Amino acid sequence: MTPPELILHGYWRSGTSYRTRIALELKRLEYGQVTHDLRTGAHRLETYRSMAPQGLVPVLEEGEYYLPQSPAILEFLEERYPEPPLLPTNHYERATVRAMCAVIGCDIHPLNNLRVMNAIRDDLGADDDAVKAWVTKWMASGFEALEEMVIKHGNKYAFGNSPTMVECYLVPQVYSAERFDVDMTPYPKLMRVVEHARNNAQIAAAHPDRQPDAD
Ligand SMILES: N[C@@H](CCC(=O)N[C@@H](CS)C(=O)NCC(=O)O)C(=O)O
Repeated sequence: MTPPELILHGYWRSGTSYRTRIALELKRLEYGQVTHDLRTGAHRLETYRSMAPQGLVPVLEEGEYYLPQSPAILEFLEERYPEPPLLPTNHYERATVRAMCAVIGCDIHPLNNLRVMNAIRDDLGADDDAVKAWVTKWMASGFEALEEMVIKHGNKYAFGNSPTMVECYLVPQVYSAERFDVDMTPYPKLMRVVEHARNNAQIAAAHPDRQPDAD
């Protein structure tokens, strides 16, 4: 039986939507996209919240099934569409890839997303410089750890010689760092694998500028 069509509810510039697109592209899956403009608050509308109670993008729709949270979406795609794999077969290696993903998914991105930046601006009175310092602090601390992990486990890609889930997290996080003018020169090995990943045709196809809803 043909599986139902996959639809990604996201936003071109959202890092977590970009993350999910990379996985979909690397797995050569066909998918449609529905955009929810974060700038106009479309993700906070009741209609969107019925799919994603937190009002955050992305959501993956498959038939009657709606799945929020990009880490869960990536794991779902890996189980449902195992080829090509984005996790190694060895248990230790799988766990290491997940640990590298978590540096970004748990310890960088959640501190820097739109609602957190709005809260430190609106609730704590931070100005633009303070917001930039906040963003830079958490990105730098995560990238420092990742640089070491890439030195230990990386080769052409962040882990080994083929793309894994780490690319799904890392490429969008570096895109975001560059938008915030974060200095990436202290992470040469990390940037080398990112440059290599950016030249991968599937990863390139997931770039925000290449999406139908891009400005
Ligand atoms: N842990 C969630 C985080 C999702 C998330 O923070 N999405 C951002 C865009 S990258 C968002 O919807 N932000 C809207 C807001 O903060 O108001 C995931 O990985 O899916």
